[in-house]
Amino acid sequence: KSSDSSSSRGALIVLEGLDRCGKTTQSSNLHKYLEGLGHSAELWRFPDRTTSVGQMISSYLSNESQLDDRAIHLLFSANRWEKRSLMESKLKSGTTIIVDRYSYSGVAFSSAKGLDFEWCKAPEKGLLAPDLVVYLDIPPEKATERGGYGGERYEQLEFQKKVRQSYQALHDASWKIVDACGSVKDIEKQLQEIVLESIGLCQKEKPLTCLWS
Ligand code: DGP
Ligand code: NA
Ligand code: NA
Repeated sequence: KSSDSSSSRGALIVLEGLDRCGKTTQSSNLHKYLEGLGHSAELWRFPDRTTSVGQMISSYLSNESQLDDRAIHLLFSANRWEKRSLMESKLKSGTTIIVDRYSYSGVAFSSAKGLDFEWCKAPEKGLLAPDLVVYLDIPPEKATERGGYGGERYEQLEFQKKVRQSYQALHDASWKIVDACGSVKDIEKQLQEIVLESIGLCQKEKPLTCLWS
């Protein structure tokens, strides 16, 4: 289906949610599904720990370094900015990008620390706006029961409760909320349906826009 789409752009699909909501598994399955259908698709994630900014973020998250709350906020944002032009060219050349976390994580996690909501949004303005945001909704208590929890700085129940409240303040009617407590297969099916619809709209020349104007 994508081989004839050289004139239409790809979709920017963002998955958001608390730590251990299943985003990483689902975004990877979704990527395989789209490629299986013959779409040109890539799987990205933020933070992108492979860049030098990303390495600073990674060392902060694993508690190997300490940083001021505003300084780390701006590094997360810079990590998205350093990938912006590549993201735009990929989308324009017809590749759909599935992103595991984006600016919404930036605002939700930093404002959960008590930073001002609008201050948190400001450095994200001008990044590309997603065509679709899917929120995998899981109660924070449920997430803590999942494997590997607690390994990184933010993976603490009380903090994740605040992050969930921040996401609730941030989301709008365009977000698709998917119950992350269902079976992997069930969630996968719902995602496939939502995402194919979004890709279809982009192929009808829906314009690419920016956050948060
Ligand atoms: P992940 O690699 O998806 O597990 O994300 C690492 C952690 O960093 C996770 O707890 C969510 C958090 N995070 C992701 N993006 C941002 C951001 O832009 N700002 C802040 N403060 N935290 C973020
Ligand atoms: Na995590
Ligand atoms: Na993750």
